Amino acid sequence: MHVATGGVLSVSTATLLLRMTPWEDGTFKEKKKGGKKKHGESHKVSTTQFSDPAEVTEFVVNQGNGVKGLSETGIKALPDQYIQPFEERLINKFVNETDEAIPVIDMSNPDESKVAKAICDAAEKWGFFQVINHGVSLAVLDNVKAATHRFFNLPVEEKSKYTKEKSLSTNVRFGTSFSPRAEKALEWKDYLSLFFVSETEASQFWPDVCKNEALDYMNKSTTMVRKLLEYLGKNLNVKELDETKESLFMGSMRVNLNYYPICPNPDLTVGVGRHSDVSSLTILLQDQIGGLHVRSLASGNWVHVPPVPGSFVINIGDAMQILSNGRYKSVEHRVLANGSNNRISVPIFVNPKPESVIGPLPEVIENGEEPIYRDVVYSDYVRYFFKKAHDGKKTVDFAKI
Ligand SMILES: O=C(O)CCC(=O)C(=O)O
Repeated sequence: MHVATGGVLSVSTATLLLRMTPWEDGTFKEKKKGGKKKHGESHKVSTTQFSDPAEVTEFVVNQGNGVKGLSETGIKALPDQYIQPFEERLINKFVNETDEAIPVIDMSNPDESKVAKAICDAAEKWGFFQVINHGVSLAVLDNVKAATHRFFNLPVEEKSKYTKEKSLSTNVRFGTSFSPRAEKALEWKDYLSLFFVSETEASQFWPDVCKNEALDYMNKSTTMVRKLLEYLGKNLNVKELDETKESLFMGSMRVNLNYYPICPNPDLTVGVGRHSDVSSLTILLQDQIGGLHVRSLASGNWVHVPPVPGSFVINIGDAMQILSNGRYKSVEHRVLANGSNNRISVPIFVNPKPESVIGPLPEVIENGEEPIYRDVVYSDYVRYFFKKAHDGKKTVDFAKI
């Protein structure tokens, strides 16, 4: 009997309990047991089987069921293609052995200079921090979380209207893993990615069940984003966030709705693999489940980012690392898969405009500091990122001198 790496039966060899075949509409019916299911409840079976890994890929990636669909079949063993190499799995002992924690910063502190300093220090030392009392109401956060669940609870035939092949807009994409065609091992995550072009475009093409909430969430977060960028900019000698700087720091935005379903063997895979973001800043809303881990620059340990109700997790992205000539750090992070709970998160990637040229800011190098990055067109940088699988901090080498 074949045993997969890590001592778990691979899906292709686990005991055949039920054989599932797809309906034409992509849902599933039982072949052997339990008689006929009514349409719509057919995927609520407890055990399933795929005879080979290609069937899993067909079901998850090509038919648009995602890992949520796979998880809901009651699958008992992780399919081979989700088994990560040993060194990529997040072994819990690394996490438990450290008492390091990313800073939690109260933005309502009346001493604004203290807030600004805490944010800039965290951007330099951690590349990550959480903010509380940030001015975005709990209702807006709760609404976008509910909208995320609504979208992922849609039947597969509705969600798959937004796959790369079928979506009516290149700015709206429902997908799974990170880059399934480029990855040796897949990631246990589904997502809906919404690139903002205009209110009109969004209202025409974003899914009805979540568009108002996602737009509201993005719009209501913009004041906080501007404030964070003002603090970070001032510390780099950028006097004000004028039109040019706005376009460079926050000229485009993407909202992602992420869904991490329950995983049969969470220790063997990842929700999201090691990577840094290509954004200038990422604003992340997570639910109460947890699982995000950040690489400590000081120790190299993986540090858990505990959910703090009502907070945002903020991180510096590669574009800001490049603009600040390496002063602010875009740090590796990853997400654990979870064996007992579904998890959602809703990041806003705050980016330069695609056509912007990014390189160390004149304000940073005017005092004679040696630039360590060259100028690159932002869309070239992003294209390079998406062409490959997640690979830690390697993307930024693209812009290294
Ligand atoms: O879900 C999370 O906590 C982080 C997600 C993330 O790193 C990403 O979407 O790039």
